[in-house]
Amino acid sequence: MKLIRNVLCCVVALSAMHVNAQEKAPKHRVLILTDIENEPDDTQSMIRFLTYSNQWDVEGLVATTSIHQQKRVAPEKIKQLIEAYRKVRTNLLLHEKGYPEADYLLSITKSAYPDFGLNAIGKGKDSEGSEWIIKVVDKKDDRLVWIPVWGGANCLAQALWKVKMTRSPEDVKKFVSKIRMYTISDQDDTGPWIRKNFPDLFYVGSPGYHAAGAYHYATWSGISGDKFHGRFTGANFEIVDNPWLDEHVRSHGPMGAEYPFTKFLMEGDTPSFLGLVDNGLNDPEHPEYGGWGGRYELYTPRTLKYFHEPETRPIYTDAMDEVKGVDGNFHTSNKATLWRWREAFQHDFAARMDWTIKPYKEANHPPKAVVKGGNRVNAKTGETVALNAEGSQDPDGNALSYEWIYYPEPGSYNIKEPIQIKDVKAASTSFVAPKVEKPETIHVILAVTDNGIPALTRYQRVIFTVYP
Ligand SMILES: [Ca+2]
Ligand SMILES: [Ca+2]
Repeated sequence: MKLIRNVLCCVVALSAMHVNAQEKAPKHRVLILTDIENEPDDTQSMIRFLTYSNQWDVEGLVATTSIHQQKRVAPEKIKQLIEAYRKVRTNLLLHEKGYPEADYLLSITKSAYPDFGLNAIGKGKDSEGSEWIIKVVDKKDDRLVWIPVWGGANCLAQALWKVKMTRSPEDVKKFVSKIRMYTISDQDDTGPWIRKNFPDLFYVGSPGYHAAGAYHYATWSGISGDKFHGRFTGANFEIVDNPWLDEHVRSHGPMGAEYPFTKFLMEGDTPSFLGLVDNGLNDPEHPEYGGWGGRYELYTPRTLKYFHEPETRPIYTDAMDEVKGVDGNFHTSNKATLWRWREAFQHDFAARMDWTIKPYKEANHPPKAVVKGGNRVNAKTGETVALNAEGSQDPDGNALSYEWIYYPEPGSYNIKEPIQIKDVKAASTSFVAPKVEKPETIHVILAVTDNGIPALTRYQRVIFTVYP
């Protein structure tokens, strides 16, 4: 897939059509598990999710339990939000194509077994939710199924249990290989169970739920921090606080009216799907590359601080970035891998909330970032390498500004000697490929931001391989 995308990008650049490669990517299939109604933040996340529902093939919205809501599930809340979406869908379609019908979304809203964790696993514990997961994964469709888990994971665990009990090892392997799972920590005891029993399952998350510290440490908390933590991490807290949400979200029509006041954190579950937004930066098959949902490397979790379980299988989990905060200081943390993009993803959501109520001309739409020469480039030590984004454009005719971000952490190149990009704010610039002993990779992110209101950003990632 990557190869196809790169080839497309080169073809596009060469033919000077200025079409963004990201438009050619097929939609991701997405199935959400949510312990909605345990506290307000799942509702917040579901509203954001629905404003992006044209980006994906949404294949399931399953109401589940969690440690916070152990004996009931609340599909009625999902349905209530879909009814609000129904009222604004026509308006959303003025801005982008592909928003699904409200009735379709209702038809894929399902309930998990209403009991906590492993109590809901085993014979007689199938639910319409677990059966639906099996059906979706089994569908004759070669694309992967992305499963963001906003609460407990036991509905998915039951689906996996049933498949394991009724199919050959080979078929189980095939089933598991189609799933891409991201959990917002362990909100029941089936996260560890899944990791242990399905060691091949592609798994992203910050595990652990016993200690409150596990939540504070988790990458996903970088989405918004809480009042206390948010102000001391270097992240901009103002744009995730209630007054900002009043102005840009809650005041906006039927969807905004459903967006609740934040009780603990704004949208703690949103990082599970932010990395699936088609923005030119995200590459969900590579959690180690980093994106709007944070950055995750393949580690054995017990090597990290708050993980109490003696696990040996690796999962994609918390990785560190060094990022300059709004306080002017540099911060090295896993949460920074997420909050470094906060302004961009908040503005993007604000624009989509505008789309729910405004005509096209009164709202902003994201620019198209285009990089000449494709997303994979080979270079030789000492060579001057061109960076050219002049083909970028904006559908509203907004003026564009450019930033070339050297992103050392995902690359293999020694980060102690950063590459020197001649003019990081120019549409066209260059850098000199550094001295290397063996082939090394260097990630450079092009961020193109328009001057609309709110200002919107799109990206292209260029991975350079530098040869000695
Ligand atoms: Ca939740
Ligand atoms: Ca624009």
